[in-house]
Amino acid sequence: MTEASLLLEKDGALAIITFNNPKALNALTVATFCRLEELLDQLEQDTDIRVVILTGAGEKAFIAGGDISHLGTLDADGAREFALLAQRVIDRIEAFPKPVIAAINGYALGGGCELAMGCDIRIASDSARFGQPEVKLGIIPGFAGTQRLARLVGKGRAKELVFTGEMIDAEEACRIGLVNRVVTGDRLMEEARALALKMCDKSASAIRFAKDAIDNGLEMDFARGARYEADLFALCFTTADCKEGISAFLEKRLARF
Ligand code: DAK
Repeated sequence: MTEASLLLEKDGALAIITFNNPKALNALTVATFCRLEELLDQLEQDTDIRVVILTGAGEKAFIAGGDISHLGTLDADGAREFALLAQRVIDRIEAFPKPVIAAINGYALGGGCELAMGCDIRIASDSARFGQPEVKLGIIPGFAGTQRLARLVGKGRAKELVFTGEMIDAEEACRIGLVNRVVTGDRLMEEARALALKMCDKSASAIRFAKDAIDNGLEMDFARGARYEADLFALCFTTADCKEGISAFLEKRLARF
C-alpha cells in the first residue's frame, strides 16, 4: 500500500482519513497501520482539528479486513507482531484525545470491524455489512475484536458472530448496539460531518475528559469508575474552558471555546 492509499483531508476543525485501496476493498496492511499511526500523531498535535472521521474509499467497503494475501506467508511470530501493531494503533484511536467517528460505507469485516470498534461512534450506511469471518480462514480475530465486540454487544452475540463468521446488515448491527445509527449511503458523510460539528463548538478539554472517564471508567468496577470520574471532574475546574463555559452561561452569551 502506498502512502496515497490513506488520504487525509482537513476541513476546518474536521479531519477525514480515507482508507483508499478500493481494488482490495481497503484491506489493511502493515503499511496502512504505520501510516495511520503517523497521521494520528500529526492530528493530535494539530490544535485546529477537533474531530476525526474515518471512512473507506469506493462504494463497496469501509475495510474488508486485514490483507489476506499476506496471511499465507506468516509464521506465529510474524502473526503476533502484526496483531500487536494493529492492536497498538486501534488502542491509539480509542485513547485519541479527540472524538473519532467511523463513517462505515460498506463491508466492515474482520480487522475492519475491529478498527471501527476502536472508534468512539459508528455511523453506517444502509448498505454496510459487518462480520468477524476469521474462523473461515482458520484464525480468530487478532486486533482485540474478541474483547471489544463482547463489550459492545454482549458475550452471547459476540460469540454468535465470531463462531459462525456470518455477516449482519447495518440494521441488525444497529439493533445490537454495534453501530449508533444507520443512514442512506448518500447521506453518510453529511451525517458524520453534522455529528462532528456538534462537538466542535463544545469544550475540547471537557470532551477529552469525558472520553477518558467513559473508556477507562468502564474497565473499573463501578465505585472506582465513579471515583475516577470525580477526579476528572475536578480537573475540569483547572481549565480555561470551564471558566469560559460558566461565565458565558451567567452572562447569557454563547461560550467561545
Ligand atoms: N484482503 C485482501 N484482499 C481482499 C480482501 C482482504 N481482506 N477482501 C477483498 N479483497 C480483494 C479480493 O481478493 C478482490 O481482489 P481481486 O480478485 O479483484 O484482485 C477484491 O478485493 C474484490 O473482492 P471480491 O471480488 O471478493 O468482491 P465480492 O463483492 O465478490 O466479495 C467480500 C466481497 C467482502 C464478501 C469478499 O471480498 C470477502 O469475503 N473478503 C474477505 C473478507 C475477510 O475474510 N476478511 C478478512 C478477515 S480476517 C495479518 C493479515 C491479515 C489478517 C490478520 C493478520 N498479518 C499480516 C499478520 C486478517 C485479519 C482479518 O481481518
